[in-house]
Amino acid sequence: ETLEQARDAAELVEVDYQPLPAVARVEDAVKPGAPDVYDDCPGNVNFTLAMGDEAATDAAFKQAARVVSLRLENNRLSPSAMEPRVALGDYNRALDSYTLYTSSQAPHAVRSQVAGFVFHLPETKVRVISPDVGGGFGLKADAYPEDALVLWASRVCGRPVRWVATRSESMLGDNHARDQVAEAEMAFDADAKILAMRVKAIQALGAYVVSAAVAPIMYTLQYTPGVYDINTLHVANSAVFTNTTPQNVYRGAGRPEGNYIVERLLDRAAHDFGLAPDDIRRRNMIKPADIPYTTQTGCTYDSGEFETLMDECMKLADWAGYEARRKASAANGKVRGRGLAYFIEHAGIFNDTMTIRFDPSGNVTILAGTHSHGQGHETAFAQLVSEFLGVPFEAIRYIQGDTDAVPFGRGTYAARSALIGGVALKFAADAIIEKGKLMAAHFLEVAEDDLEFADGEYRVKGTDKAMSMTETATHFFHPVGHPPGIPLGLEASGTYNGDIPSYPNGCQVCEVELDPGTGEVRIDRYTVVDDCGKPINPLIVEGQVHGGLAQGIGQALLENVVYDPADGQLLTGSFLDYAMPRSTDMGTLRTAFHNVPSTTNPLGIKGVGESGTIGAPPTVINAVMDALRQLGVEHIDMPATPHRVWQAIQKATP
Ligand code: MCN
Ligand code: SMO
Repeated sequence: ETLEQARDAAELVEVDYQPLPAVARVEDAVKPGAPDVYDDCPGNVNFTLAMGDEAATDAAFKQAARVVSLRLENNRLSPSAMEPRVALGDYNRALDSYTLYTSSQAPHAVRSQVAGFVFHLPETKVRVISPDVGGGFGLKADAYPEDALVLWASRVCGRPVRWVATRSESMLGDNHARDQVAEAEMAFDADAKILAMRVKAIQALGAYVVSAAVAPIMYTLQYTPGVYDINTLHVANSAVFTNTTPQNVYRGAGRPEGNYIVERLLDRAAHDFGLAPDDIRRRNMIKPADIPYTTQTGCTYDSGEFETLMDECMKLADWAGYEARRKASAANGKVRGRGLAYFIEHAGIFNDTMTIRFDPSGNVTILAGTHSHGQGHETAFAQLVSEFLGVPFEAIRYIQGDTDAVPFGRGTYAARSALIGGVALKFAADAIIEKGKLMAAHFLEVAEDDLEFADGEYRVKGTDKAMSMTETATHFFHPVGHPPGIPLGLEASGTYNGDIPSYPNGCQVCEVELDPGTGEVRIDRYTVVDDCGKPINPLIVEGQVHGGLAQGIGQALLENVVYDPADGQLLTGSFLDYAMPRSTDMGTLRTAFHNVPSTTNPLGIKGVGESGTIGAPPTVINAVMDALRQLGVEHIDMPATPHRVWQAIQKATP
């Protein structure tokens, strides 16, 4: 009856474990003699992805005037949604059907996984309901074992069964992210123009391969060139088994890793060449005239004004006034450092479908294939429909996350919803307008060709005769009096095949103040200029950037999953040991937009949901390194905690 009883009962179960040798750290897992996580995968490398031309890259490195090399750790993270996962199973014996209430970013995918792959049932037997679920961030992109278990338990017990994760359970068992070590090199000519890039990375899979585990491995590689004209490269990333929690997508999924590599290399190169960070980037950035530009890793950037955004960001950051602030910090016994980075992101994957449905009162329901778990789709999508159809914003209701209510959908990840869902809605609205024409023409007693649709009404061309969309829609529900061929009710679906992503990008500048006595790094000012194509809702996109920054700053300064390297015991199993950023850790934010519409979709939209998280880690670490170099420190890995920073200073100071 109670959780306590269940805990007591669980404690009576004695499992006779025989501990086997374990390997927790990705680097240890690829060392000769490391324990094999699976007997049939000796050496623990499950697969390696590589892109580029190895021979040409080697040749280019031989011609280099200067080579910069870094070993970069991308720390393991525990995606921390505000609400941990839940699952409630309700088996209906009379109907022999299952209802699962769960916290998922992709309810239809959960239905396929649970019904199809676990129970081998027709999907019609399972209904998945996943409302707005208190944050997702990639963590909730997939079905988890508990989703199937509560359904099974409900069938066995004959009553609904609920499971709610504690924070520690979530940190122990839910998918983690990042956990990569990269050996990265860049070759330059004497003018600091990039000749070639070489990356050999290893990334932890954990003990199991979960569904999207390949995404970070692949996107790391695709985004190693960043926004720079790099004609020769060879980049490889190996997926490695470790005795840890599985690794999957988390805000950015591979794009943070790829961008980190290129932006840290450029920062180091600027220092070695004695160039300003913006100068070395200017020499190598892809210019508007080169766009569309296809990278050696297979991305075709369709739009972007990278140098302009960098200029605007530097201006907003008061780049010119830095020296005075540095002196003021020094007078206070603090070391000020400044970092700049540019990021590019891959937003929007896969197709999706959206339905617009009128009811007899002329009000509208959106049935969304995408899923909002904090991003505010109920606002943004209603705005779009209101704009497309001219119906009042208040007349629009938004429904998502119920496989019995929404025909089909892929849910939300990869900053896909504004682009894929938005364009699908546009197509659905176009179809509604087309269908409605028939009715409007009938009532206005003209031919369909004599009508035009604008500002929410059908107008007879060249006259002031008009009928509103809302009124037209209500006519579709009359029981009698329609000419043959007119359907009952007005609704339409639109599908967008998002095979071509959007490429949000932006520049970030961070100023930190470092206390050499304690190693504490305090972010003082943080400035961002983003390109999201065309914003649907300016307030939401700004909020998305802020939230994204918090998670990127968290990775750079605080968050780190640590396992005991010897036995694989998790050492950071609560928020006492795993530090999340607070608002006071973020400094004063200045965010702005310089939007360059995407040319590959009819709305000009680029995603925004992951942008802040992708740009922040290199920006912050470049700033920390700028401060640390003044103290003789050559390198620091994330997270740059006070302890680590202090140790690095001690080591560098004889
Ligand atoms: N938007 C807009 N104009 C644009 C682009 C986006 O107004 N040009 C709006 C959209 O309408 C949406 C929001 O900004 O309300 C984010 O849109 P988009 O970039 O398309 O991203 P998604 O809605 O697909 O959200 C997914 C993305 C990802 S992948 C992660 S991880 C993440 C993120 O969003 N998880 C989040 N932001 C989050 N924010 C919250 N609060 N909670 C999460 O779990
Ligand atoms: S990690 Mo975001 O849900 O793609």
